[in-house]
Amino acid sequence: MLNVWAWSDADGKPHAGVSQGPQTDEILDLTAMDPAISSVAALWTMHPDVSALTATLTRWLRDTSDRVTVPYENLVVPVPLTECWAAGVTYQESRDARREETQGAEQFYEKVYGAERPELFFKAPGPRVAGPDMEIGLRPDSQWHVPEPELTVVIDPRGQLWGYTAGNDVSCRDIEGENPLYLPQAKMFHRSAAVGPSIVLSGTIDPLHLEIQMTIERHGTSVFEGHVNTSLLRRTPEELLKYLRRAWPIDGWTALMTGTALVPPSEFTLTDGDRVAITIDGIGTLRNTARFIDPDWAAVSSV
Ligand code: DO4
Ligand code: MG
Repeated sequence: MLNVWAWSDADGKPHAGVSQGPQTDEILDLTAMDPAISSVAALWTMHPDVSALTATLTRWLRDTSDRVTVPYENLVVPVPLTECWAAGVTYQESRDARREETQGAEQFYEKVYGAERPELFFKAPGPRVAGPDMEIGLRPDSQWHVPEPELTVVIDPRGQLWGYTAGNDVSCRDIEGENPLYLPQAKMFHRSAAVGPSIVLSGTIDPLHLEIQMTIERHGTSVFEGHVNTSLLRRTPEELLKYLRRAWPIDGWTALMTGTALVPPSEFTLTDGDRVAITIDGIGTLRNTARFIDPDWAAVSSV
């Protein structure tokens, strides 16, 4: 398993690193080793083929014992995303939850779960996606927010499946439940997506046998804990990417969330200050705090 990371040091200087596993205290600082590797994107430009890059990084890790500890709060979104997309109703659990919340549109969820064509939707332009330790948004006009922990495919600027990270597809169940045509409002709002903390390079992990865990804490107390395995995913990452690329040329780093199977009980809603932690085997833990969106925040901040 090879994990790539991006962070800012105490002076705000960007760094890229690599490790064998999700521990933040065993990272080889590639920028310190070679200043030309100023970011993960720069690393990709120098080594665009993922198999050749895997061989090179494995050799570098073998040949030097230099390792650094990166504070979690210094981590950033590993690659500069142009866009974030998501897939829906790819697990039975998700289909059942939508059937329950919707008023009169049950057959749409039933049909899309079994259909050849997956449900894909635009989630966010890259600069609105939160990284590790950043705030995720809550809509002021929704009373029913949930985090959705999702294995997330990272696609390189050539459209190739480059790796996997963890994602949070924050969603408003009351808005999507009222009418499926409201889905864009239930899914797209400031910081409704988060990704990180590392990217595991494709070919160094089996994406279809990964445990996904989620915990939610409120005032220091756990209010939700659950786990699921990606072996229950009804689609493959390649299949989802194939549909996305059919009529959408990829021209920058792109994230594609693969859908959720962890649905908190119906009476649960996220609220301001809740801390969400999503852990995926091999990738690490994506931690974010929920915050109601106000116009000032959305207007001034970008990732
Ligand atoms: O159609 C609703 C979206 C479902 C979704 O986001 C998921 O299954 O993860
Ligand atoms: Mg989702």
